[in-house]
Amino acid sequence: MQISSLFDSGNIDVIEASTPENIVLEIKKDNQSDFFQWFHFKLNNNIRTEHILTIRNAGKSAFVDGWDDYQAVASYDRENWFRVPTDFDGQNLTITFTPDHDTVYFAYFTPYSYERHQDLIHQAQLDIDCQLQVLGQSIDGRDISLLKIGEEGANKKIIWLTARQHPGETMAEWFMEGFIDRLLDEDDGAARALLNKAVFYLVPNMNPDGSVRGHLRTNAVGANLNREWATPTMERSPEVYLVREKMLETGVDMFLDIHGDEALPYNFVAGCEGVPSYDERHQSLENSFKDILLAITPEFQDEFGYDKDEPGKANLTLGATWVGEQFKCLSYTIEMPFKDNALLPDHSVGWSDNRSSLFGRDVLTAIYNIVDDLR
Ligand code: GEM
Ligand code: ZN
Repeated sequence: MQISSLFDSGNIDVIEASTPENIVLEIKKDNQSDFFQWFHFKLNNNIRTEHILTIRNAGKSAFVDGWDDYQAVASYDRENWFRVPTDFDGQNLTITFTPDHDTVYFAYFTPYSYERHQDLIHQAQLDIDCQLQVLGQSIDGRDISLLKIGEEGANKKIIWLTARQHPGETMAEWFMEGFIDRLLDEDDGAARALLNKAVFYLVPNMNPDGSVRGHLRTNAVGANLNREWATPTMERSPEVYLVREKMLETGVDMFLDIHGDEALPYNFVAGCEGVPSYDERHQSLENSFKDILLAITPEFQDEFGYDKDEPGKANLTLGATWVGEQFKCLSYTIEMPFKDNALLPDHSVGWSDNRSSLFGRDVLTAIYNIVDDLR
């Protein structure tokens, strides 16, 4: 029996792995950071007996309440992922599993590999409506890739989506895959009509280094990109700096920043109620967008979410609030759960890659329904 994590987004430290019933592990911290929660590793050469895998530092992770009612995911083929029996005692996260095949992967959520990211953006560029622009490079030298879909034009709105500032929130890139697939579907009426009304700038992965490194929350040098938007630098947060500069060049009429939440078992949004320029127009746009999305899908809800910011007290280092204030536009953080949508639970898979992708497709419908009101 052997455990490894030396692969794309792998993260685990092996403390003990001599017997199947006593495998002791620890999650590694993000580089130059104290954040940790994302794990991804594989168990090789196993025997078909019950394995007990204990992550002994789970109680010190970034979002400990993320482990309540949480089930880890596993896969034999790296395509099909399923939930496995998982228990948390306040310190140890324990996975109990009897494998059916020689090798099995475990992860915090279904991984979205760098190769799949490359496939996503390069297949998209084959579409006549899509340009693949490289804005520059990350700290480790990976491309920060932007998909421009559609063309600017008189009275056309400028809509930006970014995803995976927090690399362990892989559901964000699954969401983008669904969104992009639909936006480029020439048989899809809403997508075609939307491209007559708007041009899209999409960054499916804001943090390729953190993704490959198996980080939860930071880039290669420990920067939480969603706290870098006020004063990004090429030295510490080139990923944000490059995207922000492009936004200042294009302008923004609507922005969505796609994330995942460790603890809350819901899909929800966090808006701009605390930015200095927030006004009735902005509030009305936010309420319209939420009402539209509530009508489109029961996967979305607006009862549970983050505490609202006090008027004028928003943290403008976050992407959604900095963009909302800078461009006086509809600007939301969209959060999906690592666990499940508690209002519509799927007890076999919980929240999943596929549900994230479908949610991305539904958000496109919501954008189509609000695009005319953005300005
Ligand atoms: C969150 S966004 C937090 C927004 N909070 C409020 N009150 N508007 C972050 O960066 O902390 C996104 C995430 O971590 O997924
Ligand atoms: Zn996040």
